[in-house]
Amino acid sequence: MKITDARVIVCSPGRNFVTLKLETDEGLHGVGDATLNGRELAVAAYLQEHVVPLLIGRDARRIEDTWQYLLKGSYWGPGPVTTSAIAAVDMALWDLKGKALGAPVHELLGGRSRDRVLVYGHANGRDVAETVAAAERYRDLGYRAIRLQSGVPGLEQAYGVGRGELYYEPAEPGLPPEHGWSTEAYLDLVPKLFNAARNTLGWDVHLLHDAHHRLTPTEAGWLGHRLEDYRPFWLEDPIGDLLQDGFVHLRRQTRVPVAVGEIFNSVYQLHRLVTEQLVDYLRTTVLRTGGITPLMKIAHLADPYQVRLGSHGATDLSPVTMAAALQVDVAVHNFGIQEYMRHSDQTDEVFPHDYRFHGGYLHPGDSPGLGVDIDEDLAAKFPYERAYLPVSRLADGTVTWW
Ligand code: EZ4
Ligand code: CO
Repeated sequence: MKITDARVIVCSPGRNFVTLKLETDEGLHGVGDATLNGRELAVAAYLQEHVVPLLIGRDARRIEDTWQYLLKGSYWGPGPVTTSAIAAVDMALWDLKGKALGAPVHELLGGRSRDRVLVYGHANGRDVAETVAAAERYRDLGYRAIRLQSGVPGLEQAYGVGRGELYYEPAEPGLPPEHGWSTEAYLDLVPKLFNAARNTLGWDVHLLHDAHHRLTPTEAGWLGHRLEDYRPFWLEDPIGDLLQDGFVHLRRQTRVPVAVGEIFNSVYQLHRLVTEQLVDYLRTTVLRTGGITPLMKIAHLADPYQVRLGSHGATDLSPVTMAAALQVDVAVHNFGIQEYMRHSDQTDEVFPHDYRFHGGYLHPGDSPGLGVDIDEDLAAKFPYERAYLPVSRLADGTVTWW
């Protein structure tokens, strides 16, 4: 099976997505997601200018070889642009492999370890009361796990507080908006949020929270300690996740379960966190880390250390990534939870997919390959629109993590 054509499709059905579509001499096609929020065109150019010429004429059956060829062959090693591009190729090759063999990809990864995939949704609001009310709506929709993010008193905007019910989209068209940030106001708020949520929702639902890299290990230890008694499922990105030493410090101060790694793009950024059991869940996705091929290796490394997958699944990862992630989630033994932010109806129309939400779980479906496609004609009606993630500043004007 030879690759005969490779198209890079950039579209914006509500937000920007970069998609790779491979065609073969056997008449089959495969799709992969290469979206890097706020830096989309860098990956599109990397694919178009530097990867597509290497794909035409290649044997589409050789997934591992192609992955190694693209990573080692680039010489410069992994980085967010490179691995997002390679991930799209890898996903498309797994899609093709499944279609060629008439099997859903999870059958090729060892078959199902579970019947369905536990997901968490995003409840948010301008204050504690609104956030808890949103969480109640998620619970009524059947969610068994809910992430809580609330507006912070004194700050006009806060990470995780979105536009619209059941939909959160942080990127803004145009140049980056600037948000204010106060660690003190935030640390005062979050324990109150968890207290109110447990009082209203009870204990029969998992609660999660994302600190989005903004705390020092000492601050995160203080927060984690205060959240312990509310039995959070996890505290995500309590500190900058690139500094592995920080997690040693954090572990000494709190027993709160820790999730990290949505920005990781290789096993080298997480191996110590896993082998020293410094974290509990890996957010590393099929897209950011370079595809299904490397994510399976990461999952297998983590399994004996009792570290589980808790994959990133924000709206900036297209339905192609969600479909691919679910193939891994249902197959690997050490799966924990999958983030699930619903895409807009427009996005779902451009990317028809098999997976379905029901009763708090996602069900990946059983069609051959990944179970997702792109409607290229419809995609062409939604051209790219420049958009950036926000930038944050402290009260004195210092830039900080958003
Ligand atoms: O901010 O994917 O846990 N989820 C997250 C996301 C990220 C976005 C950035 O593009 O942290 O909402
Ligand atoms: Co996050």
